[in-house]
Amino acid sequence: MLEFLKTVICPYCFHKFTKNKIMYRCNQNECKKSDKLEVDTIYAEYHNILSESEKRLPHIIVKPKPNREGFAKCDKCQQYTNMMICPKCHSTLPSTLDTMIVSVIGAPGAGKSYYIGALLKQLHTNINAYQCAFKFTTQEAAGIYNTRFESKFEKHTAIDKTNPPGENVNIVGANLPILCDIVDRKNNAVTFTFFDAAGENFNDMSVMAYVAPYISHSAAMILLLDPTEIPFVSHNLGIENEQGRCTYEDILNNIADVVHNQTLTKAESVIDIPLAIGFSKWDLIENSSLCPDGSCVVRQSTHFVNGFSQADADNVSNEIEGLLAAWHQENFISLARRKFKNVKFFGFSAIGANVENSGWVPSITPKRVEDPFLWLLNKKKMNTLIKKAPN
Ligand SMILES: Nc1nc2c(ncn2[C@@H]2O[C@H](COP(=O)(O)OP(=O)(O)OP(=O)(O)O)[C@@H](O)[C@H]2O)c(=O)[nH]1
Ligand SMILES: [Mg+2]
Ligand SMILES: [Zn+2]
Ligand SMILES: [Zn+2]
Repeated sequence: MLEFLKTVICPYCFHKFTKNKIMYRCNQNECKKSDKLEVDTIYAEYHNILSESEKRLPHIIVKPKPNREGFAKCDKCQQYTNMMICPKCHSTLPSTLDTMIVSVIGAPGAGKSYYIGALLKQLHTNINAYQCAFKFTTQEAAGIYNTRFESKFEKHTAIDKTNPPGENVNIVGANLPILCDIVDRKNNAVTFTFFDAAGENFNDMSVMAYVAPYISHSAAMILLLDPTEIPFVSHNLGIENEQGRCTYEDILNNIADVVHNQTLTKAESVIDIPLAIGFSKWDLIENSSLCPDGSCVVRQSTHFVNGFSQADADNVSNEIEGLLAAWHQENFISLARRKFKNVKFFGFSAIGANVENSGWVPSITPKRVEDPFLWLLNKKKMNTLIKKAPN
């Protein structure tokens, strides 16, 4: 395909465009002088910037003619810049242009925020087992990770409920995605974008429309479900459930509808974006009579020790599928398999224990949070990043 017609997905606003639509921002000193900055209302809106001074940024080259090295001439200062920006939201694009959206979706309170925080922490600490390095793509991403997750984990304070978008608020801007790069030994980098959406987005089709580009352009999806929402489980654990919440089936149907609408595919066609269905808060199951003898889910996974183990992923998925059936969730299992070509079940604990009534969050000791992500990388055949366990 002609290079300029290749498509790129913006990791911030999730819009897809051809490479020749990419704009540039000048990154040369002359255009960075404070009296030369220009108000960028589009960037400010997407990044939720309210301060007038922070809305002022260097000049944008709207119709750049980049050279082979990827530099374009600034039509204001005549210097060359290599800072590519998204034509839709004006965010800086990663230099690799190789972005993988892993969407994390689930109902309110399913455990998405803790999951993303714990997963990033695990990847940061352990991805070197794959001879890969982990880094946040931008300073902004590192800052967001620290404020949203790391500083809370250190202080043992709770992560706030993620804000649902207010009226006319740009949902992505109100809750910026976190971008990180995984770089292999040969210096091949892939940028991953994690968007920690508010759960409310998934049970209302009109709000769902906001997250539609994010979901439909995903390379892979992680659907998080709270097992204590299952009546059989909540009854057994003595947990009271809120009535009238949307069911697991509703969430799956909403997601499938959005993908079909966005990709103009028939409602009955099977979606081939791999779907990892992850049951959160598994520590609650582990510490209850619901946990089967000899359970493999409660053992730490070995994917960071011996490389990705398909056998372990299969064992976990089979055990959970069996439990779901015993907990009267057969309809959900068959719906998932009807709508999606590649489905795998996972169980994990992000915190490792319950948050105390006082609000004290115990030290984060995640179990199996990495499994769905590593399975998805393996499914996407990212062989340069994923090392397999010997059979
Ligand atoms: N026992 C246990 N509880 C957890 C775990 N992870 C999350 N929780 C509990 O679940 C609650 C919700 O978790 P969040 O990560 O904030 O859920 P969310 O899906 O981001 O929720 P919204 O932002 O409202 O959509 C937390 O306040 C915790 O009390 C876990 O690993 N184990
Ligand atoms: Mg949240
Ligand atoms: Zn964008
Ligand atoms: Zn310039």
